[in-house]
Amino acid sequence: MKRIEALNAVYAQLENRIVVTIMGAVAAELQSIGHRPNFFYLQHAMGLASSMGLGIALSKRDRQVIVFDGDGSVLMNLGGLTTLARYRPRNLVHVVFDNESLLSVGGFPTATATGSDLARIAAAAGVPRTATVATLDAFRSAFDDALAAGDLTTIVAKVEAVGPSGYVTDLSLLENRFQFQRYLRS
Ligand SMILES: Cc1ncc(C[n+]2csc(CCOP(=O)(O)OP(=O)(O)O)c2C)c(N)n1
Repeated sequence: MKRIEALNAVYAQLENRIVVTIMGAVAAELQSIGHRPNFFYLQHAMGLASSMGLGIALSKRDRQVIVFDGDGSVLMNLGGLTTLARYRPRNLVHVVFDNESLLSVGGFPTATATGSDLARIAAAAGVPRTATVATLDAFRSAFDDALAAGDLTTIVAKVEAVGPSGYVTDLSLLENRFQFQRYLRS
């Protein structure tokens, strides 16, 4: 499965939900499908997309928050999983696109390439619902199940280590920040 295919498969379900992505390939790919004011692309801060999603989910209990993360980013801040589990926001779905590499900076292999299992790490941290999926159909149904379950879920989606042709988009960081802030307040 390619990450862009997975993003396309759930794109329609992002419309009325709050979306936070980590930087790099996933942000550029989601923007290439179509930016929306409810999407925030957290630049540079590897491992902190789920923490930002957690803060939003706790302060907006009536909204569902989707976080799109990367394996390298999650590995850089594994404590983020324990904090997610501790506060257990039932309105947060955490998707980790696991391409077993730091694709956005050249494709160096991460620890998931040598056997580390992020879904099991999330479960051991206390995340109540976890799944690993490797096909588009399995991803679609894990995503649907997570939205319907109404509980904190981490979905590790194994994807090919391929990304967009470029990472620079025409949406500036500050524009994204203020637009997203206005969206959250409206
Ligand atoms: C704290 C920190 N260290 C290093 C970087 C440089 N960096 C940007 S993207 C990236 C790789 C991200 O890997 P992953 O989360 O697996 O996503 P992928 O690029 O594979 O889609 C790195 C190391 C950064 N942005 N922040």
